[in-house]
Amino acid sequence: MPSIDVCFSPELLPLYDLKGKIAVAVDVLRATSSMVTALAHGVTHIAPVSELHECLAYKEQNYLVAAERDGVKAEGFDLGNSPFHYREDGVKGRFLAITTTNGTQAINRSRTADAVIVGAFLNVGAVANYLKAANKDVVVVCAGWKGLFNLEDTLFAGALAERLEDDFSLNHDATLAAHSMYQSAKHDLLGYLSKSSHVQRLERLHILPDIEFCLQHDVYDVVPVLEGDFLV
Ligand code: 3SL
Repeated sequence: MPSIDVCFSPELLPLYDLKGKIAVAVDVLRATSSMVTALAHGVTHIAPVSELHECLAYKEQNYLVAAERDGVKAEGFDLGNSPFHYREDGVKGRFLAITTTNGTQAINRSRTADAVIVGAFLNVGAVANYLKAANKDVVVVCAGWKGLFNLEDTLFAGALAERLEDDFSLNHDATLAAHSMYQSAKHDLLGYLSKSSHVQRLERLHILPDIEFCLQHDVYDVVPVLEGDFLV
């Protein structure tokens, strides 16, 4: 039986061997939620990039360019990191380059895995089905916040573990912790997260609707898969 493990921060990745495994990169608030939304609403390719200048350079190739730092849209970019930006008609058929504080780093630092996919509560069921079909060991790579643990990505790992518990072994301590945390939180995720540092940070930016949107489960059926430089 394959197993599901959880890496609580990209800083811990050197302790994990991703070879032969599928990495599920997650940044529930809000990068991977926005990416899932973008592909579901017709963006065709997403280049997740680490640096602002690197991302802006894609504008010359007629990409939409998006950037967030510390929760705020960076100057000079078309879009920020709100999932609502990616539900507009203007994104349909476009290539997107995006850089965010933590989410795009988690994706790029997972590249030693056999495959990298992107998860969020919005597509958790689709991700679970993809993993069941692939039948390989999985590591959920939580983006965290600037190298530190966060609650929301860990809760996603717990939700995914719940969906996989009949087909995957959950016997890693990190997975057991995430699963148990999700059992306590799942009936009121927003309430559970209300004291968390990132929810408080986003509330200060007055974007509660973004948080509520990102905590919805199974809104989209898409599974972004990293192929070369692009999530498709
Ligand atoms: O850190 C990230 O990658 C972002 O998702 C953070 S924020 O939700 O846009 O503040």
